[in-house]
Amino acid sequence: MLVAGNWKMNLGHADAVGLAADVVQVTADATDAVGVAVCPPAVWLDAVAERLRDSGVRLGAQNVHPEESGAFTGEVSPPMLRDLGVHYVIVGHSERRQLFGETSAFAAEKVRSAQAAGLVPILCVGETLDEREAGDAEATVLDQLAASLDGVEAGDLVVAYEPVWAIGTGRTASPEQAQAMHAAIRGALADRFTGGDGIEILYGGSVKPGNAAELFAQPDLDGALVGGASLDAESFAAIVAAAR
Ligand code: G2H
Repeated sequence: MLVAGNWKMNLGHADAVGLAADVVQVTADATDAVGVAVCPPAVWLDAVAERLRDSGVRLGAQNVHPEESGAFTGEVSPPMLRDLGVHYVIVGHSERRQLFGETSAFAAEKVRSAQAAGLVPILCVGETLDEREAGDAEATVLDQLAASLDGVEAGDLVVAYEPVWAIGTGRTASPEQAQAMHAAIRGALADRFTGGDGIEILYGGSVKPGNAAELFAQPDLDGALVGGASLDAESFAAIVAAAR
């Protein structure tokens, strides 16, 4: 099981460092049994890395550019993240797709170059409410998954299923809805990669202490990508505890 906190574009320096220290403390008893990671804004990666040193909490980035270096103003490369001690990187989050026009083809480039640099991509896929109501949720998600893995060889990978309609809205997929999609994703990964059925599949979208346990009870849920609730150390710790 893996529980990763996506802090998104929140927290100043002092609050980010303070939250990292709190997360280390409140999850200390759990990190032998559950993978725990936090993904702060890029500008705080270095400071948070310092707070996570010698703890069981891993560092994640929220985004990456596929090129190693060059004229890409404002971007951060995979080797740069590695230099900072980053382990995971979120790729293809729906906010990147919807707000910044990122395509699945671009996500696939990021997955490939992140893996080549020794990072573990957390590849996000998910359908909109319109797609779900039209009965196209599974086809949409599996198409997105295939396109976002174009040219990707077997390698370290985590997939996060995040239905767009559940992100930051307080609406969560029911455990049954989540399980059905996770099972479909697991089947696609098993078809795509040797040993692909062992790839961790996280659920994301308004995960909270109150709904984590019933989600984690589903056989194909291997953890969570947590946004809002990861900004509070106690809430995050409760979600981590539910994953034990
Ligand atoms: C989905 C999730 C974290 P939240 O984006 O990636 O955020 O838990 O706030 O819905």
